[in-house]
Amino acid sequence: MLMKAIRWPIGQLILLLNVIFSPSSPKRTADEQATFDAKTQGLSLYQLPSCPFCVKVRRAIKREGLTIELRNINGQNDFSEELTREGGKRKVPCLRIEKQAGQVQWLYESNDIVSYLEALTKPK
Ligand SMILES: N[C@@H](CCC(=O)N[C@@H](CS)C(=O)NCC(=O)O)C(=O)O
Repeated sequence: MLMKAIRWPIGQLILLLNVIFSPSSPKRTADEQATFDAKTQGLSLYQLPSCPFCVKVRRAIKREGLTIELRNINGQNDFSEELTREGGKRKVPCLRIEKQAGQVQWLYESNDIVSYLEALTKPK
């Protein structure tokens, strides 16, 4: 109970600071954006709104101008159960990567997720 009472205001502060110091997204033409959207089509981020590690990943998504579906594991949905069953543990953030052949990879650890996303936008 006490931990929850402490966690809540800290979570709200994180959300507020994140809004105030929000990174800007790169300016792209619709065609350029479509190229990036094609690369992120199979990606979804299992996350919680005020988790600091999730905020870090969401900021990277915005900074890189990527379109990725956010799946809140505390909402009225099956995302929490899906993450635990298929990913292996209920820990966020976790990036679900669905490859073209249909195989699915579950990538945990915010630093690894950010590196993966940054690599997507680097020219080959
Ligand atoms: N080292 C991890 C830490 C992630 C983490 O601790 N996430 C918390 C929420 S803020 C969590 O899911 N905790 C549940 C658990 O560890 O089982 C990262 O950078 O992604």
